Amino acid sequence: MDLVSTVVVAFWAMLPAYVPNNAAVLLGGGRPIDGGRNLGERRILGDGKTWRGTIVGTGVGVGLALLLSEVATPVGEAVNVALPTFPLPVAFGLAFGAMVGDIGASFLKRRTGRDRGAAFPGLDQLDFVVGALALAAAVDPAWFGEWFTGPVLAVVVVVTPLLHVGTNGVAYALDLKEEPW
Ligand code: CTP
Ligand code: MG
Ligand code: K
Repeated sequence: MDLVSTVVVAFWAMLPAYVPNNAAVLLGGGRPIDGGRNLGERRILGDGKTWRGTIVGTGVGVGLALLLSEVATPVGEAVNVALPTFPLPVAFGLAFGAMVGDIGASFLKRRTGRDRGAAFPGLDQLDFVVGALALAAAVDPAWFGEWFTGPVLAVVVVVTPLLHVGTNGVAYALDLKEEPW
């Protein structure tokens, strides 16, 4: 596969993992998952990880994956690249895995003395990628191996932080997010 095709496949395959966090920013809030409880001196997760954000984010990601599956063939023909469809377990794995990765990062941030909203460069940009890929690989190793080849994974690791910084910067500028990371 040439580089452009590799980038297109990487972006397409990761879209169901990219949108959940943004959907949570737009539509989240309400009751925190940790119920306000502490572990030691600090919150288990903090007020930034809510039930609504997690459920709605996962739902939006799964919905997008199913929509992409419907149009993978015509879009793939138009751009002359074979694009993946998303079996339901994979759709769920990518979307929910992204949310779990982000929640895991908040757990680590609280354990390392960082308050809600504090930056943790590197972790902030890749937490959801690790969660999404791990859960997708766990639910359907064959699908994962077919689409997430070495070059596709390399593109994901390089491009995701750039996209993350870009979308969060826009969300901050539009006053949708409290910090630009
Ligand atoms: N959000 C949510 N539920 C989630 C993830 C995010 O409701 N599972 C919403 C919250 O309103 C959160 C916002 O999206 O404040 C931004 O997400 P994020 O930057 O991940 O959270 P922070 O508030 O920065 O908290 P943390 O330091 O724990 O990452
Ligand atoms: Mg944040
Ligand atoms: K985060």
